[in-house]
Amino acid sequence: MDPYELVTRNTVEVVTDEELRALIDRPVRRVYTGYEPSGEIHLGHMVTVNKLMDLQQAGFEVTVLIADLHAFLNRKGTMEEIRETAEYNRRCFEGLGLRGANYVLGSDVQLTPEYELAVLELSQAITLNRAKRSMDEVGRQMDNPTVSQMVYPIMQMVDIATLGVDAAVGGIDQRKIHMLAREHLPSIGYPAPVCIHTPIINGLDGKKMSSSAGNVISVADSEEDIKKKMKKAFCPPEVENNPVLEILRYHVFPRAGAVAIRRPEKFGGDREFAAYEDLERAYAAGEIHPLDLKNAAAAHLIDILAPVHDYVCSR
Ligand code: TYR
Repeated sequence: MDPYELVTRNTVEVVTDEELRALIDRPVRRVYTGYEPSGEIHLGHMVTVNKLMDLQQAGFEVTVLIADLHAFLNRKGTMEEIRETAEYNRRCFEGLGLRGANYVLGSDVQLTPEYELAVLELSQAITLNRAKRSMDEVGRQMDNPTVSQMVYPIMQMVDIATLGVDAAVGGIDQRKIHMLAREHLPSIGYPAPVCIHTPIINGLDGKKMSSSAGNVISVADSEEDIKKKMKKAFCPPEVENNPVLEILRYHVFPRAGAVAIRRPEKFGGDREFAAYEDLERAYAAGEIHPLDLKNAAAAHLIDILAPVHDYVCSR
């Protein structure tokens, strides 16, 4: 696939398209995503993991920042708890196929005098109001934000300069932080990064995804768990807000390339789809039963996650 197609597929936005095209033409191109360490690496994280794999294939050098200090600033636990999760997450990402990436633990690069000075310099230029709004979709309990949560976006901006990347990948929830970075990094002598935003996909019940709500599939789930969860998944006859179609679109097609719907002859027989759009069209036209769609998604997810499960559990 053409590098531009590969980089932009399944994204909601690229800022800016022109800059991305120019970047793709450069001999060396570097991109990163940061993740707060999380007890479960699930389908939500995997949307950006898949995007990083696309970028790797398009010739980008990929850095994965395991943002332990950010999780701390966002009140996700003690530093000790967070560090433990960080190590586990790294194995999950590798298991998912992100090998050969440069893994960086945030606190390893964020506690230098240069880094701190850059944070302080930017903090002088950014209003509390902007900092707070940038955290709307990222911060925990933003009805009662702490000072640490105002430091958070500024550090995220300095990460881009410190890691020396040309582009940042994130869910669309990172948009406001990225826009701040584009606006302000040039004032500390760093060029505005290209920003590549992926969609935020819904949980299996069609509602906001959250580990605590139990509406996610994670890399720790067994084959049985996946089957059980997929059976219960919300799968309306239409295309909008359909988590099963989202799984096929963002997780199955990019990895499997094609999807087969297996059915007994009396239910129409097997059908093979080479592109997500074709499958979506057939489903919207009522040619595929939700149960068959779920079964196909489940079988593929099991294939995708089984090696990760083994990799993560075998160490
Ligand atoms: N803000 C990201 C999240 O919501 C985590 C992150 C932290 C990303 C630091 C990049 C970064 O430099 O999970």
